[in-house]
Amino acid sequence: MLKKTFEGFVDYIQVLDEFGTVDKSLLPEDVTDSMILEMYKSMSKARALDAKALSLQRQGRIFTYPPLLGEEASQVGSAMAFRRGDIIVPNYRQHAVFMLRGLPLDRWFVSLRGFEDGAAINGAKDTPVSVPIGTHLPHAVGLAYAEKYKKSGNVVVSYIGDGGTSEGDFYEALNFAGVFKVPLVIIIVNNQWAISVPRRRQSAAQTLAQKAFAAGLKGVQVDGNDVVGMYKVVKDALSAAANNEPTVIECITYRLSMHTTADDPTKYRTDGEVKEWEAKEPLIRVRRYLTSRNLWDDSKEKDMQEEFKKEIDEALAKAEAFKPDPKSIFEHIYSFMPEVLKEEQDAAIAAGFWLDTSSHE
Ligand SMILES: Cc1ncc(C[n+]2csc(CCOP(=O)(O)OP(=O)(O)O)c2C)c(N)n1
Ligand SMILES: [Mg+2]
Repeated sequence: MLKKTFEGFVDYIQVLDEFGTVDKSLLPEDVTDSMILEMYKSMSKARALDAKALSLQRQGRIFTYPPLLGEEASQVGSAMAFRRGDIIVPNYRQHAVFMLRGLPLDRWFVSLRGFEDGAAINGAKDTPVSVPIGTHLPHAVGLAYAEKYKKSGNVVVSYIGDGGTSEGDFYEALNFAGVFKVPLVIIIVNNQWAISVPRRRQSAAQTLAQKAFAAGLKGVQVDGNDVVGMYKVVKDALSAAANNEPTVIECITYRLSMHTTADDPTKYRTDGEVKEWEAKEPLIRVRRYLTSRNLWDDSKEKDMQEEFKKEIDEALAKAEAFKPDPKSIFEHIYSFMPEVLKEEQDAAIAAGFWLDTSSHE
């Protein structure tokens, strides 16, 4: 006997193509022109912030920075679909997600300056930046299990890179999500590179979305440079997750900048490849669409950029004036402070250890 026991397929979804044309058959009902305008403004703001952060790092005013250039749509499109109670478990590149979740800009700069005080978003249970690749996914799936247990209706959404999908933690999280049917959405940001490792060397799987199938989850691909497509796919996945059907979304995008400010991509990729992806970047197509609808022009663009500059400069001044409370290095580890840590904190205060900063310079 010979029979097929499994056959899978991965849908690829694009709503707004690179020429600014909308596929009306896929356009979600709630996506109006004014919402697309909002998406454009948010993506533009994220890009302005990104450029500022890069220049601050070069001046030594913030630490190592992972730019989001080229990935604005995957972040803004997904974040606009989230509901307040959903829990976001990011890695290290989701700056625009933080912004849309309500992190004030000055707090964001505080976090880039190395202070945890800038990590918390009021009213959201989202977790902070996570740099170890993949280790946040078991946390995400555990949080999702807890939300299911509490019958909260909230969904957990986590982001991981193409490189991260090769980690054991990734497969373990998917496996748990499938067996326990938790309200989880995993967004694979396939930006074609894991530092210097290209997508083709990362995995022989034809798509990264199909990795979901082995764990019994749904897997779907979306044009990650299409903000409307991202919104649609994430919104659909959130509805499914709320019914305890987890989804893995692979968004196809491109990291146009360096991996982090510690990286030099000219060492491992060609200008030609970057140019090809620049033509497909997320903002141009939305501007084309909005211009064709008479909703955008050069003067509006100029005004918007000037507003961003003012807002960013004010936030930065506030962040640079921020003085951390050194006691805070003892906080944020436990929900209540264990006695032994309290003793250490008291001893440190008594010794005035932070009053003498000369030894730390
Ligand atoms: C467990 C672990 N291994 C290695 C690293 C070093 N490292 C930092 S980012 C990165 C590449 C990640 O690539 P990808 O998952 O594609 O995400 P991207 O940065 O492209 O968004 C690596 C290997 C790390 N942070 N954690
Ligand atoms: Mg990557």
